[in-house]
Amino acid sequence: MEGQVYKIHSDFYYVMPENKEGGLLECKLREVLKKRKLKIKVGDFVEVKNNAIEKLYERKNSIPRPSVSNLDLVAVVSSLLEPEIDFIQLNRYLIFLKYHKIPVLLCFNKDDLMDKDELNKIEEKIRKIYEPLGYMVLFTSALYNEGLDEFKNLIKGKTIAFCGLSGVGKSSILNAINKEKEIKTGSVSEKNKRGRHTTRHCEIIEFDDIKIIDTPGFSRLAFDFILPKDLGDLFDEIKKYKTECKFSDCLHEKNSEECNVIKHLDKIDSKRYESYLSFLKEAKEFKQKITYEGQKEEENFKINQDKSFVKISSKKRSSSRRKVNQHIKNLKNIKGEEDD
Ligand SMILES: Nc1nc2c(ncn2[C@@H]2O[C@H](COP(=O)(O)OP(=O)(O)OP(=O)(O)O)[C@@H](O)[C@H]2O)c(=O)[nH]1
Ligand SMILES: [Mg+2]
Ligand SMILES: [Zn+2]
Repeated sequence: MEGQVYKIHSDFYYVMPENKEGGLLECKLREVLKKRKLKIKVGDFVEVKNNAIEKLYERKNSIPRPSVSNLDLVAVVSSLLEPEIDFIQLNRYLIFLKYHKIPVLLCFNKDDLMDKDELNKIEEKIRKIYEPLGYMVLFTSALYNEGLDEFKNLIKGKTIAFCGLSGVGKSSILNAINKEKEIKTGSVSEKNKRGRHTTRHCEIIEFDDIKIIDTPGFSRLAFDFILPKDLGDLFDEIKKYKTECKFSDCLHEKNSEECNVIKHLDKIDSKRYESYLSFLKEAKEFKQKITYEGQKEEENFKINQDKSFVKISSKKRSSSRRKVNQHIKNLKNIKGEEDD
């Protein structure tokens, strides 16, 4: 029988059969799959026999943290106030999701906390930045049920997840569009105007032809999975100009020579460019780390060779180089795909 994993608790997997008959089925993982170190995620489509998962079907997409798969859309939620929008963090989510090829709906919540004039101003600013980049933008108030019909229409028939800082109102939106099942919401602490991370596990909640994966949030999104030269491709507005940069290894920093991106900085939102530079720094640190680890491995190889007083043949040398490259590749794969 084919089904989808709706939730996971320690060694138990709760699978919804394709025809939904009988509801969630409590399953174990077959030993052979365990031995292959296969990690099953919420969202995975699996084959089940005698209450054991036998096979994992190919994933459409998959992210490491939260550990979920097969998403049609992620609703990236910010709140206009309490907490205020953190644009760099917002861009961090967007670039991360772009890397994983997952479509995004941008949702700005707690509209009720702003007066009309203020709201119009910020709405105009936000639309001007994100709509040309191809993002759907929506303004909502979970408290006053504003914008939520449209939200529901946009996610109909889809499997979605919420992402956004604690306290922005993800669970509140979910409760407002799904009156049947109440999810715990946290009160925003008075001290720092932030929430308290009420959601602990990933779980698919299904209602009205919508599947929502409630998650504890997207944490630790450092750019330690991408090389500096590839980062620009994830920013559409940088990608657009970078082909005309004089040097093909240009990183589009302020001091870059004859950089076409810098030439067009007035066309790029300053917070987006600032985000790029900040992620670039992380990507550079990542590159340095894997280069260092690769070199260390090569050195160790040489030392061991010297100890045995054998002259290293060029064949062996190149095999060592290959090992270094493989090491870098492995590190990249681990970091980018299955870092959980
Ligand atoms: N004024 C106002 N308050 C809201 C709105 N949406 C949510 N809140 C409040 O914001 C607080 C946090 O909301 P949650 O829904 O728990 O936030 P969350 O994003 O799920 O937070 P975590 O689960 O911690 O990640 C709660 O006190 C909500 O009542 C809104 O549209 N307007
Ligand atoms: Mg929540
Ligand atoms: Zn450049």
